[in-house]
Amino acid sequence: HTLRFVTGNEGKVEEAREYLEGLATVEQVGYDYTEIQHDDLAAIARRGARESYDAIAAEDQEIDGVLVDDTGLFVDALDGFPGPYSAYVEGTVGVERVWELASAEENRRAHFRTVLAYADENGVEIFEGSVAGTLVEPRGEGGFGYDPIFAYNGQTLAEMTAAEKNAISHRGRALAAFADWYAERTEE
Ligand code: ITT
Ligand code: NA
Repeated sequence: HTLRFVTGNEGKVEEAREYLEGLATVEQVGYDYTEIQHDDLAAIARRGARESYDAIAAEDQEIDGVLVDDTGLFVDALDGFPGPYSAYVEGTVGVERVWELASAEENRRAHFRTVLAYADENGVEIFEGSVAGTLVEPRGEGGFGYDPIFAYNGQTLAEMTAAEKNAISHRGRALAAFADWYAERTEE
């Protein structure tokens, strides 16, 4: 089975490949779906997956389904900022500045949330995962995005391998839910 993962983010693809090895081959697709402005990650992912599937299936009738991932970092003391705006904030002020904002707060708790949307001819299915942790001064060379400032059990996500990160992360948990569903569905 080949899954089309519609994303411009290679870090996401690497983690999906690591997790889904043996279940499906993951192919990165660069289709640029409309990212609607919404405070709900699931709404963004659902719309993106449906739009991508319609566009890609129109070109290639052989395709099975497409996967879209929308993720956000939610900082407790900042009322959930940057949340659904995490990509915009990373691209403008950057990860270090988010850490500076958080470091001025006593409460450093935050969580990541991932919504995976899988779209095929039958519609869209949603799978979610989250992880709670603490924001710290940037550490580590692995991962991507906000990983260097997010610590879980004393280690930042950037200090973990992709497999270690998948075992505890927002995306790993969403991929686990997806993999269960997908394995059952492809058994038939
Ligand atoms: P696509 O939309 O093309 O998939 P993106 O990087 O724009 O890629 P999002 O819209 O989901 O992805 O943006 C989420 C932001 O959070 C973005 O700045 C990512 O770098 C970051 N991010 C996503 N997953 C992450 C993870 O597992 N660890 C750290 N940062 C992450
Ligand atoms: Na994005």
